[in-house]
Amino acid sequence: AVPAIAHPTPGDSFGVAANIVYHSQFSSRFSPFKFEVEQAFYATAASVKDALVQRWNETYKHFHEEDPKQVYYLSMEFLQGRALTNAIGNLGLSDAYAAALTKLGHDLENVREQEKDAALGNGGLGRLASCFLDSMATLDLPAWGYGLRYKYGLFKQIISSKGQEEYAEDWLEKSSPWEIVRHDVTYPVRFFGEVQVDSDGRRKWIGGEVMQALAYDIPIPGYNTKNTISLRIWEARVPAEDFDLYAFNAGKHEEAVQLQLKADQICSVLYPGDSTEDGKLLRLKQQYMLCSASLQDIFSRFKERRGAISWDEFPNKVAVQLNDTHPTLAIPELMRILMDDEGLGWDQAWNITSSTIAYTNHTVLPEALEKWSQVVMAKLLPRHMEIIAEIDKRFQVLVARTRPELESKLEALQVLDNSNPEKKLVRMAHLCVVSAHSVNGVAELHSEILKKELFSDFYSLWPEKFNNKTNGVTPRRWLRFCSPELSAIITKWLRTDKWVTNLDLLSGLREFAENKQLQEEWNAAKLANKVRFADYLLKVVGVEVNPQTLFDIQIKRIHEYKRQLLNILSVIYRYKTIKEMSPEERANTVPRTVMFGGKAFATYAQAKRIVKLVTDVGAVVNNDPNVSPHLKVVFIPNYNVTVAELAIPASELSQHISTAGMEASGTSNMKFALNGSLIIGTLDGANIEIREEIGEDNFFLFGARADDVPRLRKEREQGKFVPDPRFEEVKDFIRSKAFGDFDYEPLLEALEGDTGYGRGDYFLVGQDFPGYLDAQDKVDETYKNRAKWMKMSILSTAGSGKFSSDRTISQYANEIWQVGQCRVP
Ligand code: 26M
Repeated sequence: AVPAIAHPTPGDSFGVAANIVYHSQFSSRFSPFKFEVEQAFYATAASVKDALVQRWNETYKHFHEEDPKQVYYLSMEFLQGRALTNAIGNLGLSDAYAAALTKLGHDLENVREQEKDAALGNGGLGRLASCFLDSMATLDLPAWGYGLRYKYGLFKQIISSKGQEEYAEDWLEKSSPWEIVRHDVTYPVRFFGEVQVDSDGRRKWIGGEVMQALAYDIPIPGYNTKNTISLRIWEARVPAEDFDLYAFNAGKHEEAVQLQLKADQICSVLYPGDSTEDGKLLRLKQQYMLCSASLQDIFSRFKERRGAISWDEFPNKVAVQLNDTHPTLAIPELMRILMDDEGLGWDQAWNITSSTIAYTNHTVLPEALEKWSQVVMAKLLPRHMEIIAEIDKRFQVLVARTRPELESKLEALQVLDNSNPEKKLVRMAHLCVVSAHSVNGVAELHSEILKKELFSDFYSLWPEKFNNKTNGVTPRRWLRFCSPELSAIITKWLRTDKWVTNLDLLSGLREFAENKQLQEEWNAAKLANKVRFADYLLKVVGVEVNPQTLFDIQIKRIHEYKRQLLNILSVIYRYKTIKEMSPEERANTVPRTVMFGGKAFATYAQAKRIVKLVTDVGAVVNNDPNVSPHLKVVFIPNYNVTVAELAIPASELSQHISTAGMEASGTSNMKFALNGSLIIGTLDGANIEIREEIGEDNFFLFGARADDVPRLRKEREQGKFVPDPRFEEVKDFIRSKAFGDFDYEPLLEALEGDTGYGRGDYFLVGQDFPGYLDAQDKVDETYKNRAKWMKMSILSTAGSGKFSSDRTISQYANEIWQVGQCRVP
């Protein structure tokens, strides 16, 4: 056997330094004789990757030998952010690497800043997938993540005088130091073509375009364990033998490279705009590439381990979780492989598919529920369209046979939506609910809404499928590593650092919540985090904020339902109020810095207007010498995982103020509470459970309840709503051009009756405005009492144990996947 290679150990900073120097010479992507901070980062990452690869190899060797049931998490999005701090932290090598870099004339703080933020996702759904990988590795689960290797991740946001502008972000510009290309792991992926029927009746999909999917692995280390799992992302390629050399040599250069261009497009960008037919087709190709390549990989692993294959064993070895409907094609693809390639009959294939696949829903917003044109689907994936139609047909038969009373609703329940003959559609969520053995929502309220509203009739058919898995976040990235100061205090008071993998232990802080000493230490750590964030804002954004003010933060995608508009309207009201005060009165207010961050979809005009309004209000307020010592408004540009890691630990108040019933869960609310930031929020998504855990006295609650929303909307429509005069005053103030002459009318109009732009204040901003102002007054009053605020802050952290993604993943593993631990000795 080849002897194992020794790698850096915690006590050995000399060994680590030597390893970094080695990589600066032999793994370098740069000219020799330079060892500036950028080279130092790549050499450090290469050194860390060595250790990860070794653990990765051991892990999968162990999985191979033990042959447990494995879980595959399919997701079109992973919002990984940076990896260095997390990797050395999980390996227990943070101090060793810091000391080694010092020996080499560098500083770990600066070196880690060199890393690009890998943003292969849009928001909460993608970040959840990344937190889940961290927990699956830490919990020693035999697991894989599968995704796509987009060349351009989420766009870079730049704020100009016009508002938000988008630029391509090339995270692979200087290549990623973490990925390992697997030239031995490639699969063919077919598009278009036709279905051929054999003499024995077996159907076969042939012809069309065949691309190749090539695997790249990103190692995902667990915390305090050798287990290191893989995020496997696919890249579309054209195999050399398909390159038309004859055409090229005949001078038809462009023709010869056509297929290559088509392959490049597939993995070019995350979620390309799907307003055009081409955009839609590309998105569907992406989805199928993920499903086809991942399933082939899963099959090859299954076959490799089983000498004699009993297909019925498949669900005992494989669990597939679909992160939303984006990988739904895994369902007809699994059916196709089992029937057409392996020769199983429908019923056997159906039982296997259904027992293998589970589906997570992440939204009830109708415009976000995926529907694909049957025509497009039949063209790109003819055999899959046949299978989907057969699933639909059998579903109709089942309902007619077992639930005749549902027949009047059948059309609305079917997988195929044929209501408009010009535009026949496939409802992807219905395909998932009909086919999967498990359907889960992501917070208690959301899961109830799935059962009672969105999927109520399916629930009556299959109550046993429906379950809740309240989201969670990884306490490693979102507390241990992003706030080492607060972490040290927690460890000191709990007399253990076991909370990092057993977050329920945080409840042990409750007994010290009123302890003066702890409160002082807590306050000092929060202040240090505020100073650090203020430095960032000055250096990167060029705005000066005072760390002695209340840091009030709302960071999330910009969306009408998340109601950044409600926030900024109340800021405008605050501005007016302070402006009208006497100097004595002003001196008595609580000075605040209100910060916003988030990206608007490039084509979402209302969201972009909200961004513009925030920046315009900031320009006026921050330059008003009478007001700016008491109120500042900052738009943090290009919000991403890295910015979140700085902002959340610095936050004292965070806003989670969606219209009740619309935010499936939210996950930043959990990160803020974990970091001792108080929440002002509605009874929506996971807010409800957070409030339950940390205690209602420690939560600034306001707003309509989900149950009341439909009635309130109706009353609004009937003209029964009487707006608060302060609401009218704020809108008039914007109309007076107080914040410039940008056309805000579409935003304001949407808050009125039923107009061209709005849906008659569909998001109930006017309805919730007075309650929100009252809650904000309560915030100010509470902040004046420092001891009380500190106590509430400590209790927020103490009550956050439930929101570890370790808890969430344990529940998935036990209740959906039936997958157990498989720890590398
Ligand atoms: C985008 C633009 C215009 C209209 C709708 C959308 C849109 C909204 C939601 C697209 C997709 C959506 O759902 C997917 C999603 O990201 N859901 C989020 O998933 C998180 C993880 O479970 C939850 O915490 C968030 O509440 C949920 O919104």
